[in-house]
Amino acid sequence: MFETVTPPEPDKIIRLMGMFAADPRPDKVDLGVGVYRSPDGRTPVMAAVKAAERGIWERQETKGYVSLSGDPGYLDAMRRLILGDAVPAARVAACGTPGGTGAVRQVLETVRRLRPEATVWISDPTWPNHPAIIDHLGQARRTYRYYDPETGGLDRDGMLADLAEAKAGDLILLHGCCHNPTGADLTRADWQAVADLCARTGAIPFVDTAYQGFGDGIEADAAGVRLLAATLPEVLIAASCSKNFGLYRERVGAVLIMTDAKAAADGVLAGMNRQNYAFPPDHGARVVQDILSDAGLEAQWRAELDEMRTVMQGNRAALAAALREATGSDRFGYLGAHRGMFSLIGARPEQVDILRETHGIYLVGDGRMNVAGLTPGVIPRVARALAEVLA
Ligand code: PLP
Ligand code: TYF
Repeated sequence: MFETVTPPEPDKIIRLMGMFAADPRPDKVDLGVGVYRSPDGRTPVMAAVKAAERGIWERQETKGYVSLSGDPGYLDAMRRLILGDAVPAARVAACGTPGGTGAVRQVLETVRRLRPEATVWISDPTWPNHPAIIDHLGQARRTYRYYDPETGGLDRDGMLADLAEAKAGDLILLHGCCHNPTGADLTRADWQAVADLCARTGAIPFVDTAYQGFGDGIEADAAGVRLLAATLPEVLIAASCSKNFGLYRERVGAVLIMTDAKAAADGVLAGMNRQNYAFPPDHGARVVQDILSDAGLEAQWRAELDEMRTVMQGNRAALAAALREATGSDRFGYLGAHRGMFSLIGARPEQVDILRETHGIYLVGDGRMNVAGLTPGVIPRVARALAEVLA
C-alpha cells in the first residue's frame, strides 16, 4: 500500500524540535516550538494541575467511558472560562476534543460536511496546521492580509478590505489572542469591525483560541471572542488548554458553537467525535474541570498563569532593550507591543539558517520567535546575534 507513496511534507515546527534535540552544542537556544519555559528553562507541571491530579488519583473510582462529547462539567467550565456571560448557556453547543488541534479539525470537518461550498478565510500568515487541515479536508481557502512588517502591527485596512469579499456562509478564521506566528492582535475596535463585517456579509467567525491568559489576562484575552459571540447569530470556537494549563501532552481541547439550534449542533458534534475517535481524552479535561470548579485551585492556577505572562512580557521588554542597545535603533521596539509567546522578527529563511548553524539559536523558518524560550542569561547573546545577522 505504501510502496509508491510520497509522505506529506513534515510539519516545519515539529521538524525543528527534532533538529534542536539532535544538536550537541551545550549553549543552544530553543526559540522554536510554542512551549512555555520558566526563567530556569523548564516547562513545569503547574502546581494547580499537580493538586488536581492528586485529587483525581485519590477520589476517582472508575475509568469507565464518560460520553461522546466528554464530561458536561468540563464543557460548562470551558464555556464559562471563554465566554463568561456573553451568551446564554442554552445557545452554546460543545464537545471535548484531543487538544486544540482536534477542535480545529472537528469544526472544519463539520463545515466540510454541512457547507462544502464555503471558503475558509485564513490570515496571512497563520499557524501552518490551519491550511494543512483545510487542504486535507478538501475545503476551499483564501488568505486575508493581516500583518504589516513595517510597523510590526495589524494591517487593519488590508484585512478588512480582503474580508469584505467573504460570502454568506464563508468562515473567517481568527486567532482569539496572541496571534501565531505574528504576535500582533486585534484591538477592541478591530474586533467590532470584524463583527460588523460578519453581520453585513453573513460570514461566520471561527475563533481559534489557544493562548487565553498569555496576552493581557484571562478576561482581557477573551474580550474579542465574547464581543463576536454576544452580537452574531453563529460563532464557532476551537479552544486549547495545552498552553494555559500546561497540559500539552494530555491533549485537552473543546469545540464551542453559538447557535439557536443547540440540540442539533450538540448531536452533530457528538456524531463527529464518534466517527473520528469516539470518546475524547478525559484525564486532562478532568484536571481543567476540577481546577475551574474549586475556588482555591482556580485562584492558584490564575496566579501561576499571571506569573507565566509576566515572565513572557519581561522577556519581551528585556530583549527589546538589549536590541535597542545592540542596534542603536528602535527597529525592534514592536516586540514589546506584541502579545503571547510569538513574534515575527523579520528574518529571511537564510538568516534563520545562519542563526541556527552559527549561533545555535533556533527560530522557525518564517522568523517566528518563541519569546518564552528566552532566559535572562541568553538575552544579551541573542540580541547581539540578531543585530549581527539581521543588520
Ligand atoms: N491553534 C493555534 C493557533 C496554536 O498555536 C495551537 C498550538 O498550541 C493550537 C491551536 C492547538 O494546540 P494543541 O493541539 O496542542 O492544543
Ligand atoms: O505553533 C506552535 O509551536 C504550537 C505547537 O503541528 C504545535 O502551536 C506546533 C506544531 C503542531 C502542533 C502544535
